[in-house]
Amino acid sequence: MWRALDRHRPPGADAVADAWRSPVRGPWLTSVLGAVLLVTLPLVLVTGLLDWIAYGPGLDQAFPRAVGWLRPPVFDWPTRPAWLFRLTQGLHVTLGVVLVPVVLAKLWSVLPKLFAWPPARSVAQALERLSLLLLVGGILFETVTGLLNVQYAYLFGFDFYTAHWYGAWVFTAALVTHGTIMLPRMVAALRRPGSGRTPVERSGPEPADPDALAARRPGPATTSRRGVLALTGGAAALLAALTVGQSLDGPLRRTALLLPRGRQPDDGPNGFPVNRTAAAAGIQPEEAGEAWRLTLRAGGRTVDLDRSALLAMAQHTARLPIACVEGWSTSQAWTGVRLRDLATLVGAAEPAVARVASLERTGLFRRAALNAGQVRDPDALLALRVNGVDLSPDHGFPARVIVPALPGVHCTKWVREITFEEADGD
Ligand SMILES: Nc1nc2c(c(=O)[nH]1)N[C@H]1C(S)=C(S)[C@@H](COP(=O)(O)O)O[C@H]1N2
Ligand SMILES: [Mo]
Repeated sequence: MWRALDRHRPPGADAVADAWRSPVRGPWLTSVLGAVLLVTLPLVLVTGLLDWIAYGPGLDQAFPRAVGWLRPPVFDWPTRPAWLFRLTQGLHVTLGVVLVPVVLAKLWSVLPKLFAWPPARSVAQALERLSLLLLVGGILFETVTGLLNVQYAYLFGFDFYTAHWYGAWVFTAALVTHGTIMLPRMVAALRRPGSGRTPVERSGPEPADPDALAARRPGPATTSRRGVLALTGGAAALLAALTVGQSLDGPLRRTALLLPRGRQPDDGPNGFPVNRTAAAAGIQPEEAGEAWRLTLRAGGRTVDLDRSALLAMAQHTARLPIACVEGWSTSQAWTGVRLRDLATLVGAAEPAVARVASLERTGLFRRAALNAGQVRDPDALLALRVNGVDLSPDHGFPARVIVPALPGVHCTKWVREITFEEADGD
């Protein structure tokens, strides 16, 4: 069958193969780009998985919720170090953006293979090429859905989390397969000395290779291999420069030009990014004003407190980050009542779970659950103030949750009610 494929070359197959003439293409360039991706892509995958765990699958609030047999080992997300989630989500999103040019350059370096005839010469090769299809499709799919999510552009008709999650597994399987098959060839190509140091005029083609990466009929070089790497690295550095500002506090935040929500609204004490404003969340000024009461519940008991009663309790200040899984993060000084003090007040000295509800009635953000470590941490707060002033309406006035290393999405704003559950037998 493979021979038959060879004999029945579609018309023009040779012309197409010869149309790729850059002498820069070859095992060396492909291997350098491959090596960079082999080190960095697993980081994106692992941090993505950690973000899912941080969301709290144990409390049934990680998306997608039901993952069947693909459920990885899950642990209770810790509160220390306080910057843990800031680091994992920041690496996931920033690397995902910054690697785009490297992925494109890698695809460019192997582009002629897409048109190679016959498509495969053996069953093993057919399988290898199928895994390649999943690899390329997987990375493009993950990158595009991830970038659209950061921009809140849900142009696709499916659930982002579900698609991004299963896409990641397809991609992981393909990456492991491809990496295992290609590793020896990559190492061999990288060991061959010198290819990267050649100036343009001497950037001749590499010798013909079994993978047919080098052009069959190379044209004259217009750039060196070093030039291609510099262009790719430069593009990646530019994307990094336009992205990292969203994770930095201070004037450099203004450099985060690519990001829609990483920006700083003003220079005041409440001048740090707002994910969703009070108006957008449908919070009525009356319900968040004088009439507001916090309801605490535990084991059938209820305690209602107004804001002055909360302010009369022991106040604690902690400098903690808000880190949104869509990329941005910021560290601020929050002041309020310890969650564990509120639990004690309602008679749940050893809470195992806290369920927090917002004044917001609809949407994903209206409630969140915290694990035992998150409720009991001495820096876990129901914050009333930030940077020495009352919270602004957009940052969750009258009160919001802030807990070390907790994903931003669970730092519920405009809190209305907290229910503490004690572990059975506690
Ligand atoms: N009630 C409510 N709480 C919320 C949100 C929301 O939309 N509604 N957004 C969440 C998300 S996704 C993030 S990242 C943080 C952002 O907090 P900030 O807007 O004060 O910076 O608040 C979280 N708490
Ligand atoms: Mo968020």
